[in-house]
This record gives sequence, structure tokens and C-alpha cells, in this order.
Amino acid sequence: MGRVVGMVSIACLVWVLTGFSEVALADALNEPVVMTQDGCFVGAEAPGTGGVVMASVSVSEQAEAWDRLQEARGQAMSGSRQMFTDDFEDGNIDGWMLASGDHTASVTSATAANGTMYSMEVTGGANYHYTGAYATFPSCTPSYLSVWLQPAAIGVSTTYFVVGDSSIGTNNGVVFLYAHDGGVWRIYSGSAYSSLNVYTANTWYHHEMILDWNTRLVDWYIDGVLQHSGIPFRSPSTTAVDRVHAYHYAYSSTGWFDEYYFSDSTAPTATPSATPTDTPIPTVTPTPTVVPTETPVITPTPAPVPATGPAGLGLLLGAVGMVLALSFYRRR
Ligand SMILES: [Ca+2]
Ligand SMILES: [Ca+2]
Repeated sequence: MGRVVGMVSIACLVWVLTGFSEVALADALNEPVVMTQDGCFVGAEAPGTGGVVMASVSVSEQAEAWDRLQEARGQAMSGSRQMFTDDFEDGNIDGWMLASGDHTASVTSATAANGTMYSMEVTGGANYHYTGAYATFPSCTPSYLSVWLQPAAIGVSTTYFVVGDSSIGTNNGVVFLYAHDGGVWRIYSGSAYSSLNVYTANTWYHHEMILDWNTRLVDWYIDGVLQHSGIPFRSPSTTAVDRVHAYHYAYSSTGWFDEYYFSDSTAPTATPSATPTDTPIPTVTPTPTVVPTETPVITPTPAPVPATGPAGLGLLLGAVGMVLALSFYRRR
């Protein structure tokens, strides 16, 4: 027993001295390894030597990043852009396939993300990649990827989220994300991009990625906080993706996956609903205008009728009548 412990201790010392490489640890333990935890073939690229690129994100950059995220989320809500979704709320993992390896995958209600009922539990791991479960979807160039991940432990490399095409086993896809054994989330893209904070086991984390297929760069958010912008696609030659893998690298690991939501960048936005007919503005019953009481017109005192008026005419006619009568009388 002591000898075994001593061998492991020496192996761990070698591991520490060589930069925490699982390859070094595995080599020290004489275990066969095909690829490292970052999916690099042994000898092709020494893991851990690329350096960890940490973001220095200012408050203003975070504010702008938050706006970009809100816009991406809003566009993703358009139905025709939804390329792949699975929240497991139907209580099954139909559509997911098991790759080779010793993994199991099943739906569980023991834990679920974002207040939902079910998630997918994946167990297993044997220092190999692309085991576990995977699902396919129509080939597309997604502009937005969203997933919730929960590792059962820290200190081991688990809970992989890798999106790519049918050559993912050799090109490692465009996004290669996992819970790193150093206790941070990591996107490996030739260089390692680590999360700003150490993660906690048995805790859900919402990962969102905005992909720019023109520049072939990824902006990566955790729980709405930008971790890194401008992470290069892991596989720069990939022109479209059609599958997502969920698995563990470390031995006998457990992790949960939930709320997958991918939306495409090129699909048209949802057909807008017909322009609504303007609701006629109801005729407002006019308030009757109060007619002001007219100031009574003062009737002017009538001017005295001049002598040439009707009374004068009567007198004139009377005089003419008398003249005629007098003249008639004289003729008699
Ligand atoms: Ca769910
Ligand atoms: Ca299902």
C-alpha cells in the first residue's frame, strides 16, 4: 500500500512540475492516453504551455457586452432561427445518442437548470474525448449558443460542451468548453481561455456564446458576464456545425447538461405579424359649448318720425282732399 501511495505521490509531483498536464500524470502512471483534456493529440501540442489568457474587462466593456448579449438573446427568440433546443422538460433524452465509451446518459429530475424540472445526467469518463452523449441538428452557422452546465466536482476535467461538424473528432469543433481540472471553466482554442472565477461543484452555470462567422471569433459569457471576447474558433476551417457533444474526460465523472438553445445567424427572422389595422379612434362626443348669455342689445330710443313720414303723408293727402272738395263746391 505504501509503495502504491509513494508511486502516486511521485506521479503527482511529476504532474505538478510539468504544469498539471494530465498527459504527464498519465505518462507517469503508464496509462494510455490518446489526447489531452484539451483534445490535443499527444506530441502535437503540449497542454498548459499555451498560457491562460485572462480577460481584463472594463465596466464599460461589460456594459457594451451586456447590450450585445441582450440583442443576441432577442434575436434568438425568433422561431425560424432556432436550430437546436432541448430543455429535457418532456422527461426524456430522445434524439441524443451514446457515443462509444463507458458513459451513461439519462434524464433526471434530481437537478435541473434555471428553475426547470429535468436535465440530462451524464456519467463516465476514461481520458478519451467524444464519448458520452451527442445530438445532431441541421447544419448551420449559429450566431448564439446557450447551455447550462453543472459539474459534480472540481479538480477533474468534466462536463464538456463541444460544438462542431462531422469531423469534430479530429478538428475539435468551433467551441470547445469544459470544466477544467484547475477549477475554472475553460474554452480551449489553441490557447486556453479561462473563466474569470473559480466554479463551484454542483452548481449550475449558464454559458452563452456569440459567434461571428465572418471573423470566426467567439464572445463567451457565464451567467451574463463576459468572460472573454474574440476567442478564435477552435477549428478555423469549419464552415458550419451540426452536432453537440456532452461527455467527461476524467474517469468516473458526473455532470449535468440542460437548456440547450442554439440559434442561426443566417436564417431569416420570424415573419413579422401582419401590420395591424389601425384601431379607429372613437369619436369623442364633443362637450357642448356653453353659449354665453348674449348681452341684450339695447333698443335705441326711436327717433321722432320726421314730418315726411307716414303721418305727414296723411296730412298732405287730407289737405289735397280738402282742396279738391272746396274746388268741387265752388263749381256748383
Ligand atoms: Ca430543463
Ligand atoms: Ca426530450
